[in-house]
Amino acid sequence: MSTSRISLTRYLIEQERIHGTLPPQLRLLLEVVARSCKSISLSVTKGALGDILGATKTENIQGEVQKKLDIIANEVLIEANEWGGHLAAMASEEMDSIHVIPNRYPQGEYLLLFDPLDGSSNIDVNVSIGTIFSVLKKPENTPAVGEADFLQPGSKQVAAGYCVYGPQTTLVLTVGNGVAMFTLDREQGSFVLTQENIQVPEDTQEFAINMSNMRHWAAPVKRYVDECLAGEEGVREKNFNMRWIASMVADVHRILTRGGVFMYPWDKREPNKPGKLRLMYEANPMSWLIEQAGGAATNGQQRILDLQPAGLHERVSVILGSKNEVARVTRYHAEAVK
Ligand code: AHM
Ligand code: MG
Repeated sequence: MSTSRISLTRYLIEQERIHGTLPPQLRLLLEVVARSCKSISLSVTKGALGDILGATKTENIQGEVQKKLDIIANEVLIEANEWGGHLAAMASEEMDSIHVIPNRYPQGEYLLLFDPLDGSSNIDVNVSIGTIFSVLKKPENTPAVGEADFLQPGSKQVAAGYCVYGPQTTLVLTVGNGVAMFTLDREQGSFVLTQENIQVPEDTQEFAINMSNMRHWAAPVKRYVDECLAGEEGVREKNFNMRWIASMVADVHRILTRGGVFMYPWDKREPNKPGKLRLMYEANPMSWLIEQAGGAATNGQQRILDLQPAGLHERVSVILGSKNEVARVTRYHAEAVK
C-alpha cells in the first residue's frame, strides 16, 4: 500500500477489506477515538492561552491530584464515545468505576478503556504527553454490562493505540495486523498514514527507567542497569544511552521508532504494589503494540498480555521494548529466584 495521503478512514476501510477482521462498528469506534484525540491535541496546544494548565482540587482513585487537562481529556473521550452506539461501557484512569452508556443511547458490543492524559506531570512544562486506549469486546450473554466484563487479559484486545501530543501529533494503532502510525495534518484536520509495519529492532543500546528509584529496585533490575552502565568495559561490551521522558507514550513512541527498553518495575517503596503503571489502560495496550511490532513485554516473570486482571485499576510491573533486552531482564528475574 502506498503511504501517499492515506487517511485513517481509508486505512481502516482497507483493513476491513483485506483482512476482513475489522467490523464496521469497531472502525467507527476507532474513528471517534481519533476525533477525540484531535480535540485533545487542540486543547494541549493552547497551553497558557487556554484554561488548561495547572491542577484541580480533586484526586483520582489512585490518590493522584488531577490536572485540569486530565479532566478535560476524560470528558472529551466520554462525550464523543457515548452516543455513537458502538460501545457498551467505558473505563478510565480518571474514573473510579465504569461509565455505562446511558439508556437514551443504543448500546454496542465494545468496551473502551483509556488513560485520557498520560504523562500528566509533563503538561505544565510543555513536554510530550498522550492518550492511551484499549478496546475489548463485551463478553456474550451478559445481560447488563459490569466491571467484571472488563477483566479480560490483554491478549483479548481487539484494538489498541495511543496518540502522542509532541512536536507532531501522532496516532499509533494496532488492530492485530501490525502497527501503523498516522500524523495529524492540522490544515486538513485529518490523520494521515505516515508509517506502516513498524518493527522494533531486536537489540538496542538505549534504556529508559527512572534512575532516582535505583536504591529501591529488585536485584535483577539493578543487575541489568549496572551492566548497561558499565558500558564497553563491562560484560555487555558496549556503551548504553539512557532516556526518561516520564510520559510512557513518549518513551514507547521512541522505542517503536528506534528501539530501546522501557522499565517501570516493582520496587521496595511499596512492596505490596506490583508497580506504578496500570495494567488495563497503560500496560496492556502498549504491550500489544510492542508485540505487534516484533518486541516483547513482561512483568519480569510473565508476558503482560497473559495476565488475568483482578481489578480495573490494577497495577503492574512493566518491562517492554526490544525483544532481546526484554528477554535478558526477564531471564535475570528467573535466575534470581533459583
Ligand atoms: P500518569 O498516567 O498519571 O501520567 O502516570 C503515568 C506516568 C507514565 O507516563 C510515566 O512513565 C511514569 O508515570 C513516570 O513516572 P515517574 O514520575 O515516577 O518517573
Ligand atoms: Mg498514564
